[in-house]
Amino acid sequence: MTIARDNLMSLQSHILAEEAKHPSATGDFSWIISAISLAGKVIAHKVRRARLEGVLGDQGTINVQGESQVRMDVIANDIIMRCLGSRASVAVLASEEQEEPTILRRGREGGKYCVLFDPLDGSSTLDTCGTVGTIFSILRNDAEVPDAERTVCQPGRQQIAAGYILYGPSTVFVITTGYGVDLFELDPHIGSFLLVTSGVRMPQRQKTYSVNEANSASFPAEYQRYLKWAHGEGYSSRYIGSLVSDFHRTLMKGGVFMYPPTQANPSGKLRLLYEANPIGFIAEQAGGVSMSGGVRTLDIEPAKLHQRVPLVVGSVEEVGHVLRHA
Ligand code: P6P
Repeated sequence: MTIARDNLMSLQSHILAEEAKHPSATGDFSWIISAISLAGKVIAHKVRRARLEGVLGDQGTINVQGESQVRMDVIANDIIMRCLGSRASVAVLASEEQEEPTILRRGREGGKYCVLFDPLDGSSTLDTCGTVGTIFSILRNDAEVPDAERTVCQPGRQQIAAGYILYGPSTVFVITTGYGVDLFELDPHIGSFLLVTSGVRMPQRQKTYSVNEANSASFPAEYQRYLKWAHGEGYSSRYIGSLVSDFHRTLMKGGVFMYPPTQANPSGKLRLLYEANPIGFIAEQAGGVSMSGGVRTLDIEPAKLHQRVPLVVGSVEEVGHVLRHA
């Protein structure tokens, strides 16, 4: 891990430098990252002003997940659609907030990539000033596949990039393109994401687990055996209730985050394509592990866009402790 202090490297210049390493690159991919970066800056501004602009609280609608939408979910979704929709290299957009994928360009019209996203993960914590985030996953578009949902239902190992933007005390942009994990921070004075850490590595061990223990009575037995063991080993418990926040702590400090199957969500609550897969890709690229139902998250063959999976993600040794209680 290198802490970038002397060089002033923006996300834009970093992506262009990475692109220059691939002679066949056309710049299409860089345009997508640029659009996500723009959306992140706009959403960060909106999140900070949400209370002043009176856009906190419920939208009064239920999304495809059966969850009540908060107004900022819809605002963030619209911002991302407007930023990405104008980029010629995007074929299909798929959002947690929309039942069907949005087809922008298909077949010969171009559009090399599909972008999947959770526009504002953890948004229910916004009205208590919690940290929230945008999670994204980028896949290649298969122009020959006629059905948009089938196009985006690719296993996580096929992601060409993934990341998240965390809207907290500062706005942090974490991304991997398959060559390690890089962390940028928004300098609001110049409106640019600046490289802070190149090659983020997740600590191999940390005696911290992150799970909603209120559901533990309905966890499968192996999770209950693990928790009993961890209590005896003096582990700490940390749980914010926002995947992107709980995972970012795990990435930076180590530990393990899990959302097991529960009575309310027998297949787990988190969505495979735009939550578990991008988080799992980041975890693996930082030297961690991501498992779902005993198999590697990124190897799961998706059947549906909004498919849910259980998730155990974090430090190699900490995920190992969970798995050996199976
Ligand atoms: P629970 C937020 O609604 C979310 O989708 C994830 O960000 C978070 O990890 C999870 O749900 C929290 O769920 O059941 O513990 O409130």
